[in-house]
Parts: sequence; C-alpha cells; structure tokens
Amino acid sequence: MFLFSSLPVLLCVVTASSSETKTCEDAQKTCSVVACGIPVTNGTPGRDGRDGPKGEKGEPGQGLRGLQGPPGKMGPPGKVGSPGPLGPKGSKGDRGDSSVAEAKLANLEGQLRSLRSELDHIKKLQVFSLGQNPGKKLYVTNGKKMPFSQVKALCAGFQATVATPRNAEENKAIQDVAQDSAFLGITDEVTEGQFAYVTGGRITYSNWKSNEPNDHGSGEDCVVLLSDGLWNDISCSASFLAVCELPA
Ligand SMILES: [Ca+2]
Ligand SMILES: [Ca+2]
Repeated sequence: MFLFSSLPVLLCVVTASSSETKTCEDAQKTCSVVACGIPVTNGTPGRDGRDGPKGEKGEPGQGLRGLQGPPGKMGPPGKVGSPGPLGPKGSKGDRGDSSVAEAKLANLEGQLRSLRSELDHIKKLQVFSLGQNPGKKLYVTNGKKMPFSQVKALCAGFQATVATPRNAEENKAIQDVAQDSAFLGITDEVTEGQFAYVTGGRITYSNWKSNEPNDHGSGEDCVVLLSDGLWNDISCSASFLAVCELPA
C-alpha cells in the first residue's frame, strides 16, 4: 500500500526535476499530490521588457511668462497696387419717361402762345400810340439826327431796317412819324444814278422833289424824306433823323 500511494509523488518529483520550465502550478494540474516544497535554485534574470505605451501629455510648466511688449512703430506705406480688372458691364437702365418731356414741351408751347399773344397786344398799342394803321409796317424814331451809316447800325441793332417807303401810303406814314427830314433806306452808292433799296433791288416807288436827284456838289448818294413828304438826294455824311421800320 505505501508504495502505490507514494509513487505519483515520486513521478511528479522526477518530472519536476527533469524540466526546468515546469512550474509548481503546472505540477498541480498533472499531479494528484503536490510536493512543491522541494527547494529550487533561482535562474538568471530575464531580458528587459519592451517600452510601454506613450503616456498622456503632462500639465503646462509653472514658469513665469513675461508681459507683452508695446506695439512697434507703424511701417512705411506700401506701394500703390495695380488697377483691378474691369468690372462687369452693368445692366441696361430703365427706359426714360417720354411723357415728362412731352408735358414740358406742351408747357413751353403754351408759354410761347401766351408770349406771342402778349407781343401782338403790345404792337397794337404801339401802332395806336403812333397813330399808325394796324397790320402795316411799324415806323419808329428815337428823335435823334445822325449820319446814314449810324442810322443803319441803329436800326440793325434791334432787327429793324431804315425806313423805306414802297408806296405813297408808307411814305405818308413815315412822314407822320418823322415830322422832320429823315433818312430813307435808299442809295445810289453802288451805281451812280440808279437808286436801290439798302435791302436789295432797284426802287419801284419814288417821290422826288422837282429837279432831284441832282447828285449836287461832290456827290449825293443818300436820300432824305423832307417834311413835306418829297425826296431829295443828299450826302450820306450829313445828319438827319433816324427812322426805322419793323415788319407788320
Ligand atoms: Ca448820287
Ligand atoms: Ca440833291
């Protein structure tokens, strides 16, 4: 009996001593009786293990941080950049309102009609004040005497011409306005002896005094209406009343 009960122990011991890598724990798995009390000598130290995983990031250090310094001086201005590219074409604008322009035009036309009406009224008053017939040429004088060249310039200054009778009626009208000797818009400056209107064309009406025109002395190329309504050729440099005529 003793031999049978002690046999596994012996086997286990033999097994344990013949394999260095067997541990006591392994022996417990294979042996019904554990005999780990047997002294075993320590082996040589194992090799160093591999490096462990990287640790978490540590807390910031406690060193003192310096104060932020003042801002530096402003640098010199940079160069002007090149012009940018041309922008896109804008959209077409709204169409102008033609009704506004038409309204303005209508307003101007109305004002023009009003001015014409007012001008006609003033002309009639002027004709009435001068004792002349309405619808006829208007003859006016400033009552001053001057050489013929100045009379022409005076009348041209307000878009008028020197008084020029085309018939007996107009001759009478000028006579009534002048009440004195006045230059007429007739000369023979272009061709001696051929009297013509200053505005052009040979005369178609005349009312010469007897023995006139006579181109007396050094020459007489202008015409004066005498107070009795008759004509006389006279020097253009002599001074007579200025009478101008305006169209009817
Ligand atoms: Ca003459
Ligand atoms: Ca004469």
